[in-house]
Amino acid sequence: IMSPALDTDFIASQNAPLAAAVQEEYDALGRTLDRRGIDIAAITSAVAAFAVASPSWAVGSGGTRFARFPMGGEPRNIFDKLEDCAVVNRLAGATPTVSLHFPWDEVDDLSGLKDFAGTLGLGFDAVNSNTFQDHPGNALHPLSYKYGSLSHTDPAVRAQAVAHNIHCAELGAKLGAPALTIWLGDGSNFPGQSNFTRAFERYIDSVKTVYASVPGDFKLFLEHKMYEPAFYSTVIQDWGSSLLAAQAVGENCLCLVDLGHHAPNVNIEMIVARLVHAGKLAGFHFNDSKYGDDDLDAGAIEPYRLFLVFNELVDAAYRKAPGFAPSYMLDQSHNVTDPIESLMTSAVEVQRAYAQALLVDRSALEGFQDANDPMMASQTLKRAFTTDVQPILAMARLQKDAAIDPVSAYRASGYRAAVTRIRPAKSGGSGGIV
Ligand code: AOS
Ligand code: ZN
Ligand code: ZN
Repeated sequence: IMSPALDTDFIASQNAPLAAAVQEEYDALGRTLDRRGIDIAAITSAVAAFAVASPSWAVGSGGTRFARFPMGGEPRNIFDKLEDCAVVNRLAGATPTVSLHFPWDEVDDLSGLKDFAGTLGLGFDAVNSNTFQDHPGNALHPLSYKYGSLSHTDPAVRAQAVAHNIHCAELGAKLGAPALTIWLGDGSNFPGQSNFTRAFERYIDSVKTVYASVPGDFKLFLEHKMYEPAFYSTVIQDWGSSLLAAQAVGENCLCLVDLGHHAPNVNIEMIVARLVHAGKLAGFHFNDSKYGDDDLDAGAIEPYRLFLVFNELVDAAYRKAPGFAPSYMLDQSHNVTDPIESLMTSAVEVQRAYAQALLVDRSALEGFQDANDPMMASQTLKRAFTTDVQPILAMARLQKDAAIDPVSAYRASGYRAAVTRIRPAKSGGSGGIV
């Protein structure tokens, strides 16, 4: 589709009336930061270089197990999904890669898919396998995953899940993706249903088999999740299990942190620090939540927590933690918003947390920590968090010809109405849980 949302002149016309105010606010913030010894241009270029991947599965309307309310113009296939992701990237300027999901996004012509993404200015981040549901009619998945996949009691189901993961890694490698993320529904609903130890050992054996077949420096990311779909126990339920498994499997097997996959009140930023220490932080699935794996837009509920996660990441980079190179991805479900608007907004919020974390006076913080001054240490973080970095984010977008105000530009482009005319409506049904 040729949409104004992808057109440089259209975006420039949207930016024109806003540019003078952005410059004024940017200059004022520049003077404020200068007084704090911070060079705004350096922060702006770091923010401009920061990227987070879009999830291919998030551009359609999400849903719950109760219902899904479809919207107009939902993507029909991976090509439509990539077009939507291109709009997100073009307007917000922060999502140059997409995370694919197999078999949902599987096509025969991989090089055609890669070329198509390339023409849209998109590449690929970690790909995802799917053994958390059955794939009726798919010859590669004749057996059911009802009672698990990589940890299943039946070796034939384990072999099928292993083969699928190897296949996904091969597809990913051909597309230039750096890693395969493995998230499973494996677990149990009743005490006694599953032997914790034997299931974990079967899981590790299976992942080792996948690992032995993945190409070169391709990485495996293990994604833990406390519960859901299993409601009593989950095989990889926390970062401890994830780390034990990753350590047993090998150097290129790392632990992925999805912000929605933890027990309530858990200190996620501290988990991040521990995984950095172990050299095992794969990266993130960013989203936000109030209760569980809500998959709300990043920064929508707890922006301070997002900032504290980035504070650990910026600290790791500042300390030059060995091998520190996390992958940043969004993983959200958009049930009541236009997914393109939510993804753009989320990418901006992740960038905002990064920009705020860059403003932390690290040597002052270290001094307060060493001097056991909790008040000043906490104020050092708060000072960075409460700085309005909006002019930096807007300027970073303006400099790369993205939209100063992505959501307004998107609405003015008429993209949703245009794709609604082209793409037939999809039925409702239940949305599945991501
Ligand atoms: C599930 O809860 C996980 O967050 C997965 O990362 C992801 O949402 C899924 O693979 C997409 O269906
Ligand atoms: Zn996730
Ligand atoms: Zn999730």
